[in-house]
Amino acid sequence: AVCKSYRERSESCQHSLSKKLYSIMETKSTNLALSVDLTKSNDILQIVDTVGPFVCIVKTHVDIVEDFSQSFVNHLSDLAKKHNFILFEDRKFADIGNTVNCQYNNGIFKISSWADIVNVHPVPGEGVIAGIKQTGLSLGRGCLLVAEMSSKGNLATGDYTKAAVKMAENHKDFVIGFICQSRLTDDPNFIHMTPGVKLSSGDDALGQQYSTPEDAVINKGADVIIVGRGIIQATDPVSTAKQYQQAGYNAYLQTLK
Ligand code: UP6
Repeated sequence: AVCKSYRERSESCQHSLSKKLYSIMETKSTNLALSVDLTKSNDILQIVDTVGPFVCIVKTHVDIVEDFSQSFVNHLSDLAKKHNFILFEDRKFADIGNTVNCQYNNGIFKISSWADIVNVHPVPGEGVIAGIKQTGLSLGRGCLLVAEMSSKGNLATGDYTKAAVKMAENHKDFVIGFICQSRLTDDPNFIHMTPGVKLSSGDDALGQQYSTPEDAVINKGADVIIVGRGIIQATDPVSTAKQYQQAGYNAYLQTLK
């Protein structure tokens, strides 16, 4: 059931954002999400403009940007149109519904005004989804649940992960998938996105655990691989992004066999 082409998946999912994402993945032959974890807006825009042709998603941590401005967001949104990718703010909301709704809409970042996708930790219960959904649904946004994590010793395992899948099923109109390390369901409505990916596996000094693009897609069942430092710290980010794109896409093609 999992081994379907992006075209078939785009047809079998309900949410317009999921359909759009799968159609981008098909058109651009990529399942690569760039995690652009840089602190200066010009550095972010520069790398996104050069790597943009090879990715389906650009993922941000907007709260690490030192010179954040509305102009930065405008430029980022222009690049998303220019290169045809989706914007994912990796905010990992984790509070009561009312608070996450305030955090989503307000403050300096006004995340709901520009991010197509955000993610939430299921730890507070369904209210965390309801809080984001209150504003996000009518804007056509989507949300991912952090059902598993890549870091050593994390607590998002077992019954917690199972409960996350149930929560997603209760909010199919808004939850479009998971941040995860394994295939959690065959329901075509849920996209599986896997961080902790590098061309050579291993760990960093702070508990991150890496698997290769092949391992993530073929063994862990990832639809989308999320790569940060593997690309942004490479000597040549553009040619390295192409390598990740090819590795991820070839692994996808193998799952179709
Ligand atoms: N991320 C993980 N693991 C998770 C969830 N999210 O690494 O379970 C995020 C990190 C970072 C990116 O916040 O932005 O994915 C991974 O970056 P890296 O490739 O440089 O390790």
